[in-house]
Amino acid sequence: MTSPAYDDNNIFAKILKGEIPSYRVYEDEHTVAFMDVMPQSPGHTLVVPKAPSRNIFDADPAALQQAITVVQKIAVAVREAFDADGVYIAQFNEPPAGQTVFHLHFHVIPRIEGVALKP
Ligand code: DGP
Repeated sequence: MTSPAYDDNNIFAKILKGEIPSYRVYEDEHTVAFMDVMPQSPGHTLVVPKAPSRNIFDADPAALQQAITVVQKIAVAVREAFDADGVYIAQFNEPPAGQTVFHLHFHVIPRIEGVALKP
């Protein structure tokens, strides 16, 4: 089983190139983080490696390591900023698993006790 090739017309590639606006909350040499436009809870943030990869299957291990370090930073930051009781981390690969934007990304989603996620 192989995945389709990376296509740089995806929306996150355009955000990374600055062609589409985003609310960026973090950026370093390898990774950016910006707010999700369809948040499942207040503070829902996306962590996106700059390196072009479709998802986990074609990701560069070094880019993954850099990204997960940023995921941790963002999880700590959103827990504090949104007074969250927990933080849900999600990452989807290919459409049957729920992926809709085909540039590797991690969801960092603050959770409040007793408050359901938006669908
Ligand atoms: P998924 O591929 O299912 O892991 O999720 C893609 C996420 O990207 C989804 O939560 C909505 C978000 N999203 C889609 N288009 C845009 C956009 O133009 N800007 C931002 N900031 N987020 C987007």
